Amino acid sequence: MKLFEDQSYKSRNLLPQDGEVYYYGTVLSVQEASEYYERLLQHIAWKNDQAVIFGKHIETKRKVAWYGDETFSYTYSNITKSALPWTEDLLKLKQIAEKHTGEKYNSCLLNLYHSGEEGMAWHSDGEKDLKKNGAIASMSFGAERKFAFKHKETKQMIAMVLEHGSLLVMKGTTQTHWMHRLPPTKRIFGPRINLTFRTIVKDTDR
Ligand SMILES: O=C(O)CCC(=O)C(=O)O
Repeated sequence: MKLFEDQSYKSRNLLPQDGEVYYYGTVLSVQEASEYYERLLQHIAWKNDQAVIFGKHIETKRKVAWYGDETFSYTYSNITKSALPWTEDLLKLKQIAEKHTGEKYNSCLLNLYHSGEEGMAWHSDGEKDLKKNGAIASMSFGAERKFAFKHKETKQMIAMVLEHGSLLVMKGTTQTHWMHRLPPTKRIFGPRINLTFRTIVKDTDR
């Protein structure tokens, strides 16, 4: 089911206040998106994600990878990762995201969800390594999944479906005022890959 029946959502801010989220719909043909999906599945250095929560070491079923312009360090869930050099496909996808969103990115966090039962809990991407109020461009491949935002104070919720080959951007004060999540579901069996292009701030630029 598509959440929006007309196309107007593509040019408007989906958040009612305190941030900006634009959904561009599919920016790749189904065939292009499927070819990228297969190559990302095979050639990315996927690893189970690690986290330290309340002092306990946890390994997720979801797999992740981290690429960038330099060997940037990025810390979240109390684990520090070092970026791998861009692959040809990731550089092409970064260019596509930059062209549509009018922003520049220097790194990409990739997530591989093996089925609908894997998701991501409520969080915001406000880590100190990220540019403050920097844009984050999200590209999705594979199974269509629901993606939701919740305002930190009012608790208002906004949800959308992220299609195969689609692009969404979060910018402005979105990460300060809103959390987002990828809810798990028993109704979706296929895998999904998500790429979030981000801007890491080097220690020397702080
Ligand atoms: O897989 C998704 O669409 C969500 C990814 C996400 O929330 C994140 O990378 O911060």
